[in-house]
Amino acid sequence: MGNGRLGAMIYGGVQQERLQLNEGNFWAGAPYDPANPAAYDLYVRARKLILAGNAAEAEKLLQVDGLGKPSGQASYQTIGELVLDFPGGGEAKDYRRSLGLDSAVATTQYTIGDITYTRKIFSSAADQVLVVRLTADKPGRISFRASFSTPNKNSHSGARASELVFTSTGGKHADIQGKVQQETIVRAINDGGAVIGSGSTLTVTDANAVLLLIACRTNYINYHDLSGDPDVLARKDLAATSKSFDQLLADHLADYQPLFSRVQLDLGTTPQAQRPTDERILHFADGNDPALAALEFQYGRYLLISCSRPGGQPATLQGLWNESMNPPWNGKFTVNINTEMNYWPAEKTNLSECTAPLFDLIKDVSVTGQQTAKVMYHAPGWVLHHNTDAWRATAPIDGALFGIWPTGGAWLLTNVWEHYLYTGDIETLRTFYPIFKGSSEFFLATLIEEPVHGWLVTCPSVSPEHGALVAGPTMDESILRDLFAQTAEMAKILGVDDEFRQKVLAARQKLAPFQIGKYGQLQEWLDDIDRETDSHRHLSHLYALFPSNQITAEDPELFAAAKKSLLGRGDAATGWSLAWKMNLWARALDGNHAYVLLSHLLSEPGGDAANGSATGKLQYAGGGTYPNLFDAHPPFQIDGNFGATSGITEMLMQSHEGFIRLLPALPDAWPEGSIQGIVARGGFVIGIQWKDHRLASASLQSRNGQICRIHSAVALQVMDDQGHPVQATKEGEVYSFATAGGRSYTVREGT
Ligand code: FUC
Repeated sequence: MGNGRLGAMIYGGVQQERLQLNEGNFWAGAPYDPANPAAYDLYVRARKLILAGNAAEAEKLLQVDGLGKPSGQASYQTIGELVLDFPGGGEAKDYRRSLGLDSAVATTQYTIGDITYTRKIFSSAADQVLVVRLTADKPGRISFRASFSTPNKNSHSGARASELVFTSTGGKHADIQGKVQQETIVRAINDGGAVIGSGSTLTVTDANAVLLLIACRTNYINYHDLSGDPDVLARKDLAATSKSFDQLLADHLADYQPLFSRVQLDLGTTPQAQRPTDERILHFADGNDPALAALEFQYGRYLLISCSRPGGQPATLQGLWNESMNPPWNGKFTVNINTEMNYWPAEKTNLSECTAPLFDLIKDVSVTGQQTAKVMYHAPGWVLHHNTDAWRATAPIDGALFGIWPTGGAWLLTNVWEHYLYTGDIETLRTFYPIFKGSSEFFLATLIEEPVHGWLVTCPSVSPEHGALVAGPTMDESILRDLFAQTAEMAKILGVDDEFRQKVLAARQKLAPFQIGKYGQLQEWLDDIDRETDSHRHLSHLYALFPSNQITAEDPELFAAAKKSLLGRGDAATGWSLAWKMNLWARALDGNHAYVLLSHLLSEPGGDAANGSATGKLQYAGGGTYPNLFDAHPPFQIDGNFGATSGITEMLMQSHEGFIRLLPALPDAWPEGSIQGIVARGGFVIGIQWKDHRLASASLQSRNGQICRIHSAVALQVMDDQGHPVQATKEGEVYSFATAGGRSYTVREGT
């Protein structure tokens, strides 16, 4: 459960219930600036070494002193667990636990003897509390003891009257003492029976029903301000105690459902759908459970709403849900793929609001990143490397081959541009233009001309986590092609900075072009050194095919080269890598291959859950899906969930080429179905119905009155919402028609 800030994993035991609690701002450490002045000279030397073909020497040089200080970032930490112990015993029967995606309410129900017990739990964004209600179908049967358990040594709990209060302080990060403080208050409101708080336990006896309200706040205001008062804030949240459970639930639903219900997907239902989710995952590959794919799609939307709401932190590597003080890869924001993937479904599945925390983070790192740019590169503007944390650290970390990658911030910015394409929101452009400009300025100052062709390249850099330190990996050059184009276009739209605009466009012309290598592959690097088959999980050079739109079917040669590279990566991978491949195969217009990746994703994880560290020593086993539908890197990493939701959308609709493709990568496995409410660039809310693998009809609601363009190999007929035919002009296989804002249109095959 989650309201974007306050999260809980519900274990649903009979003798013991555990609520594993998280608060998005509870991190190790305290504000710090990792910019390391020793790096500058080393970068200058490393550049020369790399261009002279001595990458190994450059790596040695940068391995320690080329990084920030400290050379690792802070961990996102668990609050701990609220444990409810139920006395007595007896065998439970008819046990059932469920999560309503359309309500964001978790229910656990079972019967002992002749009494049926029910627990309902949700995290309310409306009231900023976690709500737990325990009931039984006979009076006076609810008894339990509530207490806290946490791996955090710096913590304290005490109970008094009907309240249990738990305080703790975040752990150390490197030498930096933890300064984030949190306070969790559990208030029990009983109907009948008694509640006694004493020592560190709250004891409930013989109640008819109990409502637990859990408030949790920290002193974290933002990355440089820890002046919040957790006690005052948590007590303010407990104003919710004046509401009844029914009212709390109604307010929660009124907040959640308008977001979730915007999109419906129906891929057909078979008897498999009656089975428990864990069994369905084991059998998805049998091919007779299309509804599980639809469930996976909606689960990703549910997760995004639950872990990314305005005012909170963006989705971490585990969304909001982390049980550890030292989670895999610190549970932070890894921006060489993972954080971006978390937001792939946001705009296209009609959850644009959920991007707000990411956009706030981008604003933050555009400030902290100035220090890194200045101190480590002697450059203007700002830079973010491959990770950041709650303190918005921007320096390279972990090791040269991981951290020395300067285009993380620029990649994040493309999300803002995409937001504009989907929404037409000019205000966001205005706010972010200086940040795009700052990023562009950094690169204008730090790109160098490589000696062979005079191309402008990043150096030192890496193709994320793959291979040696290099100049101008394809991914960097592609990201910068986007950054420069978007910056220039924004300047034009806003009517500012014409001179700067010309400068960026000129630099863009000099970036290294795509190159096709000896196997017909899209080269990952400037030199033709790719292996023909290479199962490395990162697909960085294919950024141009997805999420970017620089390689499309319009350019058959590059399109074929990208597919060749994608084939070379194979179909086995970690969770997020499977999801990326799924999106890529959808963009390659191969629905059956995308479906193969979805089948891998919706299968039992292929290996032991490895414990993460960023040292590269992990054994990467095959990804998959855990019984609760969480994505397995392994271990649990949420990006694969979000990537899957995006991938299913890309199979059914694409809009990155300046026109819409309906059912561009429909797999044989889904002969009929419908989707409603997804969004195309240009601000069109789309519904599609198909039968016998063909479009039956599509509906388009125009939000902003833009011209609508649809690709179709067969003739299309367009009607407005009055049933009148709309004149469409045809150019090649693209049909265009004018739309009016707020109006709907229907599209069918036929003349
Ligand atoms: C990158 C990936 C790993 C993992 C980590 C969080 O370093 O290469 O697979 O996802 O981020």
